[in-house]
Amino acid sequence: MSASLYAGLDSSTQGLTAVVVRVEGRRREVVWRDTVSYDRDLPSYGTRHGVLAHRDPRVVHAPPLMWVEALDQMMARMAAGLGPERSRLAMIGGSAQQHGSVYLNASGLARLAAPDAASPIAAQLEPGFSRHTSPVWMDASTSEDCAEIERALGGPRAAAALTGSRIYERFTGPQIRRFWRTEPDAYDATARVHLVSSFLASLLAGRDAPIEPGDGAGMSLMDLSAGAWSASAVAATAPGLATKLPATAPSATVIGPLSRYWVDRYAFTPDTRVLEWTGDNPASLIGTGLVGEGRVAISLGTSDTIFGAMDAPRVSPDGTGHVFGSPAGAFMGISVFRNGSLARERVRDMFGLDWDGFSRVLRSSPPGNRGGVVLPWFEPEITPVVVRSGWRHRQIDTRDPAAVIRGVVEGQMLAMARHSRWMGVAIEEIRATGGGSANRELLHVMADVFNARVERFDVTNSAALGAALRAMQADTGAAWDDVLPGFVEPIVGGTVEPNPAAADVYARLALEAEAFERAELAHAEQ
Ligand code: XUL
Repeated sequence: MSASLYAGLDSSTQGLTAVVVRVEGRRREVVWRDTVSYDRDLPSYGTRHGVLAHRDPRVVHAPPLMWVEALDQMMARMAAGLGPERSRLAMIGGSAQQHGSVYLNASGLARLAAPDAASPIAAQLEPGFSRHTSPVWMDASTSEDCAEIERALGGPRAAAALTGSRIYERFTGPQIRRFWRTEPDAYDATARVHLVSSFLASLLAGRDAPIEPGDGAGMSLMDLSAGAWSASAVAATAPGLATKLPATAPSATVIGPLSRYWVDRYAFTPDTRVLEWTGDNPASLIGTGLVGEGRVAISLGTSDTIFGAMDAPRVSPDGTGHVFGSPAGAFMGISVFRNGSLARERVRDMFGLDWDGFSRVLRSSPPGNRGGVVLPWFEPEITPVVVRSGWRHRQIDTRDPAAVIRGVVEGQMLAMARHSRWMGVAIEEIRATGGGSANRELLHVMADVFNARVERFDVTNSAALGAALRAMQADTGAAWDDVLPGFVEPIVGGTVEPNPAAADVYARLALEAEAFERAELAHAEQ
């Protein structure tokens, strides 16, 4: 049996990661991986942590051209890294940060199709944008637009029943509405609004790619159960939008062969096909092996997320969390926390520590933080919605690194436990992924707060791995249970069991943290 290679790319907030897997019968291995960091490798765009500074902290954009250039760099590196083996590359899949949108004018749409392999794709595409910066998932500037769309759809519950979520600031629909309201001429000049995922897939395939319903569910424009645009949500968002959206297409849709640009420029083979891209969270669902209901994963990344597969779209009654589509069919439930790794980094830096020092402080301080609680809302928070940022604390000596660092980590884990109850999953095992999952001390707090066993997975970028496995599945037509073994395996010796005494402490602290959060939210509304 001859070997096949599958590539998965993940365009995340801070960089573009690729994972290439090789499959030869039962022999399976990750053969190549690499990351292009936006701040480090593409400094001319002036991003910090992959986004652009703005005088209004609620506005968070990134340059779409930077994503194009990162893709070009990555494909050059991949061609060199795989060498002659790239002739075996059967399919490329991908995922991207969710909700972010890319706005092309008519020339941009045409330019997608036929870039000239003799010069870099970014320069050829540059005149094709009707909006030069793209709002991303960290943007919280659209409260007014959310309220208007929600009202038109009959309120938050009706909006959630239709689309899977109430209307959130970072979702693509309200972002499009704000663009139409504030820059109507540029909106009129827009021929196509892509998600980051469908935009990058379009570049690989050299044609206008469809939107995958798992990722499309993060737009507030899709009828979740149908996996297709909702006429009422589209009409409630902006005039003329229906013609500016790409088509939606089921998750395993192969868009076509790799475009001539990549074949001619980097000697990839024209037989390599491109799979529709999805969002990073739906891809992570696959990359952590959650193809059936019952377990959850926690990803500790720029955003912290807790998610799991769902057989039916049970939306949360209080509007917390979202239901997206799953690339394995059915659905996924997810709660997203904006103050993830950057909040941890912030308190680490507050005391001039490195990650070892951060872990030491966690190890040497008592679970429960002597009753101290932190709500780590350094930046506007998504879950629960907090637009005016500022961290809140109770019984914390803010000069004490142990109290502050433990307070933030416990505050994050307690919030994830509290705001995932709506999914209705009895959590006995958590699959930890994302960069932060390499830190064992964080996993101890996670295991104790959830009173559940935590398993670590080898490839910290579960989204890129999930994207590669989606490509393998689409190419071979294999059942998911046959795709995962050999790739999605817990690290031997990486299991963290809960400590019953600490779990008791957290069961009590959870009630206090919940009451503190309720009081702070009520205070913020006054
Ligand atoms: C999901 C979300 C984030 C981004 C991060 O709703 O906003 O997890 O997908 O890339």
